[in-house]
Amino acid sequence: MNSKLLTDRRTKLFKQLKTKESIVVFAASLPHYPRNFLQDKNFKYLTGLDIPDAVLVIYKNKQPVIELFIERGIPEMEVWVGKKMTKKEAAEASGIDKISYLDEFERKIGNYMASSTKVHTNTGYNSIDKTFNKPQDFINKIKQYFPHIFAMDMTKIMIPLRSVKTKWEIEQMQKAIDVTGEGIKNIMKRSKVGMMEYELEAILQYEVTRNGFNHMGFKSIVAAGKNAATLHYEQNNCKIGKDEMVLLDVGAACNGYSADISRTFPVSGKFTKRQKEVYSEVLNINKKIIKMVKPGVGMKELNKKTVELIQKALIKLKLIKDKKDYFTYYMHSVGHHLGMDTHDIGARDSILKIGNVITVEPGIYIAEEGIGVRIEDDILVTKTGYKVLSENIPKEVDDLES
Ligand SMILES: [Mn+2]
Repeated sequence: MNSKLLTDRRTKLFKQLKTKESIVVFAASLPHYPRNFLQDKNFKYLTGLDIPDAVLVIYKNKQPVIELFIERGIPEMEVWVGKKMTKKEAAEASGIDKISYLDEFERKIGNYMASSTKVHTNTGYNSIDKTFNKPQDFINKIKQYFPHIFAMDMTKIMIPLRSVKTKWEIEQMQKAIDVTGEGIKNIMKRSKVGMMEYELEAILQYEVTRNGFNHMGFKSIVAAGKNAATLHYEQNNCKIGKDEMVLLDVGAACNGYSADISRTFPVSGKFTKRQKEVYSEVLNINKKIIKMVKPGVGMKELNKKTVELIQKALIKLKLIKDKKDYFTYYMHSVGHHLGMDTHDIGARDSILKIGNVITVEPGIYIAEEGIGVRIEDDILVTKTGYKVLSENIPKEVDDLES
């Protein structure tokens, strides 16, 4: 990634700050086990770096001050954990000139905080049953020394930046979607009655690893038959029965950007009459809602229209008589923002803007018939309307049966 892109992001963020406001962003820490490191998304967005425990400080006074604190390498440890990133490497990769070691953080942060009136940090969304995270410990300490400081979570200030994707970001998302699509097509080709759900998951994982992506955007859902009626089914450990459909809800991540695709297909290659009826209704709704996407349309409008269409479909399928009973068979919203987080920042009641990427994912779930259908595409909002980034992944009845 070009450090110029990172500098642009920080400049945009800086413009939103008032004088004497600061931002302190903590990188994630290394987990003890398993050792797959996932960087904090805001830290990654603003620095591009995948190093643990670093801290980014942005302080607005007359001149912008941006300082990055990184771990100091310990020569005796190198044989175990490898070399730490040097100041020079961190500066080159991030485009940040002022780099210090973490052991200087406590001394230096006092200066920034003493003259700040407000500080934004990446505390994230918290609940009372969670232990304090690093940013919260930081806030608690800062408040003891500088009680005048108003502290808040930085999500709000990041929404205007992260929810509007740049060309580079859209390219990363397209790559994630394309590789996910290859995996889905291979699954459709190779799946047979009697296989285990995790065997299908492995086909996708192979495609993802083979392309050099080191993780998925989220845990894959591979749900056969009645399992598809459990929205967050993640066990993926059942045998696929005759005449069952398989619901896949999957997404690889490319440079930290996630795809989020759902497809439902008959494992035998042929829908039963009932499956085809249900599937066709969901497909129809998926297409109608996608056509509504354009700048100025609210996520709320998409949801409202989806519910209307679902109600009609459920009556036609003889599942309900009264419109208001639709909730038994459709219980989620039709989409969300997509980006570094699978459910990306950007409110569920937001008005669409050029550069937003959202999902459109209607579904019908009939537990008593062992049928669950969801069809989810990833949509870029463009000047004239929309572009379906996942258009090459088959969803037509004929394509799925061939
Ligand atoms: Mn989704």
